[in-house]
Amino acid sequence: MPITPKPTDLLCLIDIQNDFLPGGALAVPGGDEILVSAHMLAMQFDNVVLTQDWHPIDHKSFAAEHEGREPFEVIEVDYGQQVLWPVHCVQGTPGAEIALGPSVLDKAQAIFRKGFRPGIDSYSAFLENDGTTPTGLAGFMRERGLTRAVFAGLALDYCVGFSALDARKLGFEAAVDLGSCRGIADASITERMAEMEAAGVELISNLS
Ligand code: VGL
Ligand code: ZN
Repeated sequence: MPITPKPTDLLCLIDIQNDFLPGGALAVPGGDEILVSAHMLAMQFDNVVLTQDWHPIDHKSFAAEHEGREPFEVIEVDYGQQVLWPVHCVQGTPGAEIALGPSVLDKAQAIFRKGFRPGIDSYSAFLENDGTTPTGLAGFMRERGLTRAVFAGLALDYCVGFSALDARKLGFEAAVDLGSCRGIADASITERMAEMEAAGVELISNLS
């Protein structure tokens, strides 16, 4: 079902950064296909924020930090399972730059950076992967009287999906514009879509 943007909506454009686009360090297949619709979405909403994956060079989510491990292997850490990623979105590098034009960057009311604590990964725009460390986005929404978060961006099965799930956990309405998202892997996309559906996330296919 299409939805109509409301003044109490917040559009959250998730991790639209060079490293997640084709040619990037952690390229999401078809990631570049969402750029036009992300720009169109940003023009339709009164309130827009961006997130930016923002890792130190020695971040513990990088396979390179774990002797003998390869990217995409899964290990156990104190907060649960952790996928080991290629080195990506390192603070201050071109790969970490937001791949959106000035029309969106100028409109954005805030940029929430995440994943900057060396020992903990952060997929969700609200909470890091320990499930308790906040980014400040929930407070931003509450203080501003924003009741629904609408998500688009990369990657559907990780940062977009976990953001939408946390939005529901924190008491917000949540919607994902699927046409403006791409995911990393089929299995995790299927898993996250089922979780989102069960959590009452509105899955929209043609908002823009
Ligand atoms: C992401 C894996 C690692 C994402 C970020 O933005 O979905 N995925 N870091
Ligand atoms: Zn990351």
